[in-house]
Amino acid sequence: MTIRGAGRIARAGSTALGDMAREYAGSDVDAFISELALARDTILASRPTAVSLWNGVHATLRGVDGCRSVADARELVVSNSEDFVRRSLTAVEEIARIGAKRISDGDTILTHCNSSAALGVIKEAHRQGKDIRVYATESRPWRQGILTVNDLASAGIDTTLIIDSAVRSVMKRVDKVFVGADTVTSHGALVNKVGTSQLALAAHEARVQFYVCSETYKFSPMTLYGDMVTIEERDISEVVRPGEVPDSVKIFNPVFDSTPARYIDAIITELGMISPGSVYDVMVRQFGDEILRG
Ligand code: RI2
Repeated sequence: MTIRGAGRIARAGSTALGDMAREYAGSDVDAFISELALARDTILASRPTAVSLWNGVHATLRGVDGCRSVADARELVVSNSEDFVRRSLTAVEEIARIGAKRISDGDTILTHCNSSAALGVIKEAHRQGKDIRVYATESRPWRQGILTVNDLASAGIDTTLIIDSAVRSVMKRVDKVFVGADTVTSHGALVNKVGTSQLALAAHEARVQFYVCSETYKFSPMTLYGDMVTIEERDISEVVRPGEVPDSVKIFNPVFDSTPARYIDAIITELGMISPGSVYDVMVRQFGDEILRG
């Protein structure tokens, strides 16, 4: 939890492998490749839900198995890592440019948790001179909403913090919802911070547009083959203090939830705005046959 946000997590995983390659002092290429594989598995185990990490790590190690010397492998991993990080940062900027066009002067926006992609869109609309107001959820238990309201307020945006259970009652004042993504499945469902699906339901009920801001490396190739997205569960200490409830009370602390495609108006990617039904086509274009088969 030191590094938060699916994009930042992916860039951190990729950068770690790049740094490891840069600093590797051995001369046996097979040993180097084995150590990289071990590092890959350790990094992936750290956050099971965000596929951005999986895609970032695999993009960084792509082609390394074919390298015949440590120097070649090092050069490839370092360059793959730099390329991934650059593409990731550019994607956030592109999403901001595209998404900001969907925000009109006078709009009231609702966002959830702390997504750099969604905040990029909102801040770009404000930078363009649009008069907007933003409601941001607290996002228990880690309260990443505090990061969000600090970011928005320092950009000079009219910002209101609400508790998560106020979402439905606030929705009647909202014009558009913008959220980020941890993973988007092949059938266009969104896996994002727990509570996102409640925003989507309330938005649907109130006929408020619901936009997902997602770089395409948050699209999950594994879901194409029927794999479920693992929803990370975290420690009960995030929810209750020691002794606050009897030991007989079970605590369930899922960190993410899934929003079905039918509640999503559009997914804003660096390639443009797409419908949830287009995710498969974009995946094929982005990842190609090789990774989709793998
Ligand atoms: P960006 C965060 O979760 C939130 O769920 C957010 O919507 C999502 O990542 C995407 O964030 P976590 O991975 O990549 O920090 O847009 O637990 O910053």
